Amino acid sequence: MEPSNHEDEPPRPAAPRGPAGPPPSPPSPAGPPPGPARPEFWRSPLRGPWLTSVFGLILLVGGTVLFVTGLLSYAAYNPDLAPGNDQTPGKGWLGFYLFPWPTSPYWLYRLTQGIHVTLGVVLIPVLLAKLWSVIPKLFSWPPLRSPSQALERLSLLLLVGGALFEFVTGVLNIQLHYIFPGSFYTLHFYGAWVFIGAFLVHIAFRIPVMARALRSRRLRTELRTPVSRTEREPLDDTGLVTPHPAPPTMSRRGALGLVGAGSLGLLLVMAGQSIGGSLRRTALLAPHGQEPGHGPNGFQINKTAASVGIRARDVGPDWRLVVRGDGRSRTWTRAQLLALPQHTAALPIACVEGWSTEDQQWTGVRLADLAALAGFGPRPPGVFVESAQRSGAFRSTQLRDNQVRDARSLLALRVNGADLSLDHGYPARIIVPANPGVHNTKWVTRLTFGATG
Ligand SMILES: Nc1nc2c(c(=O)[nH]1)N[C@H]1C(S)=C(S)[C@@H](COP(=O)(O)O)O[C@H]1N2
Ligand SMILES: [Mo]
Repeated sequence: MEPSNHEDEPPRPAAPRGPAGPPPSPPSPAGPPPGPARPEFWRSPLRGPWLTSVFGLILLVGGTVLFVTGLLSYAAYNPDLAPGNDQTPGKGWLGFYLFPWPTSPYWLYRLTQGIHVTLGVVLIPVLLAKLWSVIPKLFSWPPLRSPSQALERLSLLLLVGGALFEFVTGVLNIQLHYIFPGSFYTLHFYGAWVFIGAFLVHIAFRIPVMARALRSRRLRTELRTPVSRTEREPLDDTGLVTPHPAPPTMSRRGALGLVGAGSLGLLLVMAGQSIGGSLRRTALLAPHGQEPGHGPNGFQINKTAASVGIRARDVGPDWRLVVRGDGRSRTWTRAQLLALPQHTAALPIACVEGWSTEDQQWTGVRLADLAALAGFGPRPPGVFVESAQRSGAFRSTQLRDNQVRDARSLLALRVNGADLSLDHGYPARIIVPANPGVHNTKWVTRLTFGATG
């Protein structure tokens, strides 16, 4: 196409002349309004591409680990197995990667979920520092310069919003603060996909900038620089470096140290809840208030019997277990179950909230043996487990065939040599290796092999 010829343009109307008087002041250049939109409003000499990139690199690695361990936790719930296991029925292809969650190694969920929750909390100071380091960009002027810049800002909104949403819902959940307008599980799941989409876009655009910025300074040199000698960042086009730096109150070393100390402190008060045992006492941030006491049943309790409405008569002498399968149904008393071959397995409870117990010695009847008594051969199907609890998402669960077949999977009657306590699921509970805590149903009343609930 030919470029348009300016001579062909119609003549412009002459500018209107104002009434006689003082000449109009020259139009001010379209600058930002006073305040945070002005580059000189932000004065920390530490802001610049290097510091932002250091935090960015940590979040790049950490965010990826959080996303992967989060997807693993999702898979561990076996949501594709039965509607009852699935709190995200609308997930569609977002469940493309689901696979049958294994039972070995038996500590798998303890590890992946311990990492997910501990790392998530430990990264909070880094996330805040990263947001602090880029805050001038939030106010950049003009707010919308071009369609592509508008698109980029939208992706940043989703990135920052998604990250904050995931951290806030995650922290509220591990503090057992269920104040969400929906299921935590559903919100955290969809939030993660919004976050990861924006994360990938952000990485694609910023990795070259990050790589260049990281090469601009040597970490080792920065870590040796005392406060007084903090070198200024050269002005550049990233919009992060202030043109009017205030004198430094802290060096880059100080900033990194502060964030590092914050993360380390959080690690120290978090890790104990995932390691369990006596280290749990160091887990100052773990929810407290339902201390499990001492003795064989003296380990962490998630929901007490009273809190989910288990009545004395549900679990008293009239309690029966109904086992159904292949056309048969049989009712068992606890004494009859105790007369069957008893097996012991050393397994932890590992909750989605990141806490776990050390291995406990569970004793009871193998799920595979109960399947055989219900008429199934050496390769039994999965089982639908129901409890005496009348309502709530965790009153029942669907276990997969690989979980039933594992010789360590038990209908436990005893733990650490004593009868189960009421709060740990007396008269009988499920315990399966590598199973998320929530699927180790307590106060079991019915097992239906070969059916999905
Ligand atoms: N019936 C029933 N079983 C349940 C629950 C429940 O609320 N109801 N909570 C589950 C959760 S979330 C966890 S982490 C484990 C905890 O087992 P514990 O309290 O014996 O440590 O029990 C699971 N079994
Ligand atoms: Mo749990």
